Amino acid sequence: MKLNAPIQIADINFGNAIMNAAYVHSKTLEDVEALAKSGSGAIVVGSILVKAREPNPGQGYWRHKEGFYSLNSYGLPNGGMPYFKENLPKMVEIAHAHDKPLIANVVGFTKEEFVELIKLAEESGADMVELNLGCPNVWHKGKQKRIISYHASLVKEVLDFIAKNPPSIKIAVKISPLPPDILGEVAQVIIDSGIAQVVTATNSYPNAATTTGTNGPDKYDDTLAGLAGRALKPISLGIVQQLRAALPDSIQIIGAGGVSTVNDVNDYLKAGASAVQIATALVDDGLSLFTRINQS
Ligand code: RRO
Repeated sequence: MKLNAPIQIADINFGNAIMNAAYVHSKTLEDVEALAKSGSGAIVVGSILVKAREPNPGQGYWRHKEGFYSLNSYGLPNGGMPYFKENLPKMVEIAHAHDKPLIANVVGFTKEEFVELIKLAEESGADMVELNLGCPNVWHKGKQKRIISYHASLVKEVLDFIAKNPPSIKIAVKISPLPPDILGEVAQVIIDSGIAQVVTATNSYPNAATTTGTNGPDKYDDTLAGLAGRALKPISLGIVQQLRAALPDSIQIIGAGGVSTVNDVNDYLKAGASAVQIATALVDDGLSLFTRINQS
């Protein structure tokens, strides 16, 4: 398959099948300007929250010295509604000027916040909103905030609440690397809600320990972080395959986890994804990676 070719997801035109994931360089106007000029087929912005947040204390990002994986505990740093009310419409304008759709990745701490953030995305002219149900890095006084996608009941609560007033904007649901039974339950909840056109799989694997052999302090410490990068790929790929079997054709899949080469992209497309997202490899290699993959 020719990679550097336009595709359609949820009836939206994408420049090609490769885009950034919501990650560390996808939160500001400057980030969007850089992504617009890159070879990315779409621009994902976020994660966007209602309230602005500072990053978690500490290092935040660890890379295995041989690139086997990354670990992150960013903690959803972002400008919140005040920043995005002003800047998301400008980001959409920049993306569209470069013929790229804009996907707003949002995290609500309540179902009401998800609705508020969907409205923000709609009013800003975004093409799609990606409901991030898998962020692993919110801790308060040593206790971890529950990760919605690991609980089918919580996924149902959020999606059914949104479905009461179905938004006109296209909806993607981004999930964690889920174990088999929970994956089946969550897939069914997504189908039953009737509001999602896309499932993005996957976010990082939660609560991995920082280890020796990374670029950080070269030791194990008690920080827990989301595992991503190459080590995540077989897991996410298996999830894409299982999702493809579980979901109707009307729901497309965006794969994410360990993509850094054309072979990685092709593996995801063969497993049933329509496109892929990249995070770790963009941190490592920069935005020129899009063109390198698309032209190889
Ligand atoms: O900001 C983060 O720490 C973060 C988020 Br929102 C997410 O969805 N996934 C991740 O690995 N890190």
